[in-house]
Amino acid sequence: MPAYITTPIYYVNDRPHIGHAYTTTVCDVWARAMRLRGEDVFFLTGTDEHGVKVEKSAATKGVTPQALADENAAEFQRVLKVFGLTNDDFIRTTEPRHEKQVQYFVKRLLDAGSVYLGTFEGWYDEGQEEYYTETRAKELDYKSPISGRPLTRATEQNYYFKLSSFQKRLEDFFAANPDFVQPAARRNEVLGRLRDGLQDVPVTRTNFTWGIPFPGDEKHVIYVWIDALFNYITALGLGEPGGLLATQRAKYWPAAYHVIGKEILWFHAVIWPALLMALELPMPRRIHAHSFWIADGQKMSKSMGNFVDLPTIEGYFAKYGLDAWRWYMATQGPLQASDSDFRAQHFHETYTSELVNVVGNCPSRVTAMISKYFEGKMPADSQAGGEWPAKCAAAVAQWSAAIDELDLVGAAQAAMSLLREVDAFIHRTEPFKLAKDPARTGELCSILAQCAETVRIAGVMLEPFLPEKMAELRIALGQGDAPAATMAERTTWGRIAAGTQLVKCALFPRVEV
Ligand code: ME8
Repeated sequence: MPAYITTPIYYVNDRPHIGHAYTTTVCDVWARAMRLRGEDVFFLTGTDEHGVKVEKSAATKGVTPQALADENAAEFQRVLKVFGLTNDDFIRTTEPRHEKQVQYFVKRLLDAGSVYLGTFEGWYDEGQEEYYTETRAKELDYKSPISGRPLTRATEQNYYFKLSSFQKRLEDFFAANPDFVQPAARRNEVLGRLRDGLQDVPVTRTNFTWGIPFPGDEKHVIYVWIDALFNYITALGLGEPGGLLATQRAKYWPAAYHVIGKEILWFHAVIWPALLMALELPMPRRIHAHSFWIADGQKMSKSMGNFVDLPTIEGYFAKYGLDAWRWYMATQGPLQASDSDFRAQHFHETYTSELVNVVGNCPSRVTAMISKYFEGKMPADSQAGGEWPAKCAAAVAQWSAAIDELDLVGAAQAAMSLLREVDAFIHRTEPFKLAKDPARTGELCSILAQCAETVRIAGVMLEPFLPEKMAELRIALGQGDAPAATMAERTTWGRIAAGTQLVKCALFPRVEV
């Protein structure tokens, strides 16, 4: 089954920071998990390069917008490599393939009567490039919810999208698809705002030029948000009917899972579906709007200078390793409805209590005992796994169900519980005592073989989170480093043949504070 996962496309007026790294890492874990399961995955990220923000930022720096975009898009791409992220494509909105298709879609909207020329007056948030209704502006005390700066009253002659005419269809769609927006708290916010009633939204601007020209009326440029949202389908070539991309990639639509931050939910949950309805294209499968990383209890902001930036992140890589960073992002991040506080101390504690003490220690104990008592050769298990094959199968099922829901904590938990059970099993059965009694060698063999095999299966489930370390674990368990088999095959009980040479492993060294 085709599966499609997307990050927001990031603005190039800024350098990458923890927020960008976070969303992309979450998507990467999911993409790897789906691939592991044998699904046909397409994972997209990219950069949002037009609009007044980029134009202004470039002017301040004394470079052209394109030069600024080129520089920062290259930086985002470099970061993907450093982080080992496995995106299948990287879309830039200044690429001709994107611009051409956006014009095609906008022209289709115009021809269909969903876009018209009109005059508009409203409350405008300059930083966010977003208009608010009177009700909403009042709620916000006429201040930007993001920057806190006053909203300005703006009048413009523009092309408008008839968002208002989709009110009923959107309401029906939300009613029929209760899981469309996740988490539930975010969905409720959208429904609340939808009840206020929808107003038409501008799709063009004339107050700046750094954008895609409106087809047929080139003094207008296409509003950056409309331009940006289309990336999700231009990357698949849906706007070049019969084109090469379309033939290869069209299968990924509408299997889309859009992962975004909560501040851009309205665009994704309401405007994007309405645009797709107007184009008679099917709806994506889900919009998942996560919350924010904050730092030491405070909102991260450029002006406060407390953004966890790349040099800081690279410091964590150097001290704890890339996998430890991924683990913290995936299991301690703001994936659901609450914000997460990034604290060095908490990072360290999570590393020690989960990665050192469980994911590192359990395989280390098992391989050390097998080394000591059986010269590293996998012992034969006369009990055919005892209760463990069923436990592992249940954990894999739990992992898989969690992955379906983008519940990375749940998926990690499924594997961690198995490892903790192995630890408890060792504690209970005391193989180090059995080893002293030759009459009980058979029992000892079974216990250690069952532990090793369970560790192997938990390791498979942890691969999307900890790809480097789990590759080391595979080698330690004599499983080679390039598994071609599917998840189902790889989580079948008994793949470590008796007699296989295992190696003692130490995956996560203790780190001093
Ligand atoms: O909004 N915590 O781009 P952007 C967690 N170009 N995630 C964070 C974060 C934080 N503190 N700060 C940022 C744009 N993010 C538009 C999107 S999509 C068609 C166009 C992440 O560069 C989060 O995913 O401002 C958020 O939605 C995104 O970065 C915003 O990136």
